[in-house]
Formats: sequence, C-alpha cells, structure tokens
Amino acid sequence: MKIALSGASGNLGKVIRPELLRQGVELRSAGGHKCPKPFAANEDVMCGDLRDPLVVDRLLKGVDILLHFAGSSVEGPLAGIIDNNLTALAAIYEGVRRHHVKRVVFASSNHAIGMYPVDEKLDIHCAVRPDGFYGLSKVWGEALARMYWDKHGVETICIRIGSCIPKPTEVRHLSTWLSEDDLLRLLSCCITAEEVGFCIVWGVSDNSRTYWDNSAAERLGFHAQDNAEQYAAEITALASRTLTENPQYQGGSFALMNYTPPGERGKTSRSG
Ligand code: 15L
Repeated sequence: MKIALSGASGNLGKVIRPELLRQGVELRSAGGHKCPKPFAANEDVMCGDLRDPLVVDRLLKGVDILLHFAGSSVEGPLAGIIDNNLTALAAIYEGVRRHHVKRVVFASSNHAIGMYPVDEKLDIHCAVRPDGFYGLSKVWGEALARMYWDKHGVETICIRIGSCIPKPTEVRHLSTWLSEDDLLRLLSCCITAEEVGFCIVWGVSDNSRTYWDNSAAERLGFHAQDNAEQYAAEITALASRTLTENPQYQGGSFALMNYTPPGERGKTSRSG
C-alpha cells in the first residue's frame, strides 16, 4: 500500500512519518516550500504548492491513501487561509479523483465547533460552531469531503483534532488533549478500517474531562489509551500560580480572538 502524507514537515507530520516508516509503509512525504529530508529508504519526499495540479499529481501518483495534514493550522488573515485550506484542498480532491485515490484522512480541527461552551458535551453530529476563519475553513473542508463521497465515491475520514501535543500545558488540554501515541493509533485505524464512506471523528485521548463523545472513532476500531488526567494536579497548580482563567468556550483562546463580549455587542465603536 502506498500512502502520501502532506504537511510532512509540520509538528504532526514529524510524529507520523517515523511510525509509518517503521511499519514498512511505502510513504511519500510532501513539504511546502522545502522538501523534507527522507527518514528512511521507504520514504520518497517532495515539496511544492498544493494549489498547483502538477504538484498534486506528483503527490498522488500511485497512492492508495492520502493523509492530508498540510494547510494553515492556526487563526490568521483570511486570504492565506483561503489559499491553503480552501483552494489547495479543492485542488487536492480533484487530484484524488484523477488518481483514483481510495481514501483521504483529513486533519480537521476542534475549531470547527469551538464556540460551544465548555459545559456542553457533544457528539459528532452536533451542528458546527466555528470559532474563527480557521475553524470555518475546516467546516468547509469537511463539507468538501462529504461532496466528494456523495458525488464521486471518494472516502474521507475527517479527524477533528483536539490538542495534539506531547503533554497538556493548560487547563483546557485536560479536555482536548490527543496524545501523540493515540494519534498514531487512530491513524492506524483510519488506514486499515474496511469501508468508511464519509465520516467525522474526534481526535482526542480518553480524557476524563473530555467535551466529546467519540463512539464514531470506536466504530473504526479506535480505543484511546492515554488520559490527560494524569497531568491534572500539575496543570491546575500551574494555572493557579499564573492566575490563568478556565476556558469559557471549547475552542479556548481561538474563540476569544477578535471577540465582542456580550455586554459590548451592538454598541457603536469609537471609530464608527
Ligand atoms: C488546532 O487546530 C491547531 O492546529 C493547534 O495549533 C491547536 O491550537 C489546537 O487546535 C488546539 O485547539 O489546541
């Protein structure tokens, strides 16, 4: 089986590559401006702008599964998000069609639903509530994937990734953490599951304080083994020392960027 990975030089790409290569996967890893250095003999590397169909052709030739981890990964100016997360994604899905790639695993994000309050437990069918342009671009990506399944039979698993970092560093992560080992376990299920059609799952560990019901991922065979609670004492002590407030919205700080507090809504701004 040949797997392509976009976003290979990013934080998650660097976690994913060694494990796939260790498993003997024939991997094509793509970076953006710079080509990544191959980690092993079974890795071929490339780079380029994924809005360009010729670059997409190089990425997808002979590929069975694409792990799409490239694109803007944080909130930022709309123009860049449109280039990276909308235009490039559309070019990729057209390439997926041209090359008969069977399945895409799309790195979506919890920021597609980031405006939900933290005391609401969500299942995967909840309505979207993006917390910014970045979250909105992930909603668009999920809908694009849905369309390619309905119209062209291209399978996609969208993973709404929580906070995939080596260990939790703030109170919110006690709910949103996805350990790197659990990410690898989840990806392995996404690669080997039989027929998946189109589905969305949460990318989250088995956290006692999770916001999300992840039975959709369990249906793919995923059983998270890590729990952020093991860091709870450390994190709460840190939060009380630094007087950090508990998050209000599931998207944390993203939800509060360019945010109008309820008491100030509808008031004329000083410049207006
Ligand atoms: C994401 O989608 C971002 O890519 C990452 O940088 C984190 O901010 C993460 O979400 C999170 O919500 O913690």
